[in-house]
Amino acid sequence: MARPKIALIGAGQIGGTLAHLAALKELGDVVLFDIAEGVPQGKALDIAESGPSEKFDAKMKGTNDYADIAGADVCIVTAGVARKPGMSRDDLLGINLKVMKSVGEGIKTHAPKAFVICITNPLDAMVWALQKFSGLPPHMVCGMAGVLDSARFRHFLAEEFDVSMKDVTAFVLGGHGDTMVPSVRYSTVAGIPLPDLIEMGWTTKEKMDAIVQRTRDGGAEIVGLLKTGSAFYAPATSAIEMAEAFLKDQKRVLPCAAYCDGEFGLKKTYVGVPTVIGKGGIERIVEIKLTKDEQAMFDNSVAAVKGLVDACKAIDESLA
Ligand code: A3D
Repeated sequence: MARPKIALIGAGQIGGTLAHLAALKELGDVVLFDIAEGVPQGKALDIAESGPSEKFDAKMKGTNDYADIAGADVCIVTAGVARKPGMSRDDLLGINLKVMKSVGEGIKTHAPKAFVICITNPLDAMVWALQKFSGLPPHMVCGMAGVLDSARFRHFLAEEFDVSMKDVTAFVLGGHGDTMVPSVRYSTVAGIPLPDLIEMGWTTKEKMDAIVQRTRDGGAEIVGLLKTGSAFYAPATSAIEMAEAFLKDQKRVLPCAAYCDGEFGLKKTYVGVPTVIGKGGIERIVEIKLTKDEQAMFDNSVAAVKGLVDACKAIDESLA
């Protein structure tokens, strides 16, 4: 049986880490694509040369030609630019929108059956654009953000309670940005919800509020420390978790930017919601009941995403 084929569009910090993780986990053969000549080829060769020590046989190929992603089962998209000093959000939106157009067309032509995971920012708007330009079914195109945001939340909670990260579950809803909604009520330690842990005296509401805010600011905290780029280890790990759920039909329940049409009262909108990922892509959206407060925060987040998508539509029309 042929090994699955994993195409990584963008061979920067996250792309290279994705290739390394996919190889270590033997998820399939990897094609690293980038417009920068030599970078994907160099990274692919470097990772392939770690195979004898790590004992993996996955094939690594670096390329500047979309034809090489032909028939990919999974495409993970990190192509684009990150915000630099002096650049407005709209500047970034315009540049990355054009990148999503070329990536979407490349996927449409060469890998139309793939499960596509977008990581490029601004996430919720870029996944919308990628689905539009690729024309792939919405349940096969999603965005990675919730797995990362909830992993950050889980890490902070495990530190606060001094328990294993394995026993902490956490829930994050909404868009990937300042308006994301980390849910205290649905986050647990071994099934015990956080509000119960506050009552049990394990922590305080003030400490939980601070952790929620740190989760919202999780990306900025890393940017502030690195100074020359944004997070890449945990973002890559999160996307690999989603790719593995698809390739192994694991039916994982993972939060991600998914296409809602009816769910949560939304119409044709990409936003962060809990989903089930299996061989059918986004197989189900888990429509949890929100409290009044949570609904208000979620609505605020959806409005922020809608603003970005509307800006994309305006830029796209002006370019047409
Ligand atoms: P970086 O190391 O700059 O890699 C981006 C790569 O994209 C570079 O190698 C570029 O050459 C390449 N590229 C640019 N234009 C194209 C194109 N048209 N076609 C193919 N490749 C192209 O960035 P990174 O890997 O650190 O981050 C990638 C993206 O992920 C950025 O947009 C980040 O903002 C975003 N990001 C998202 C999260 C989320 O949680 C959603 C977290 C961290 C980073």
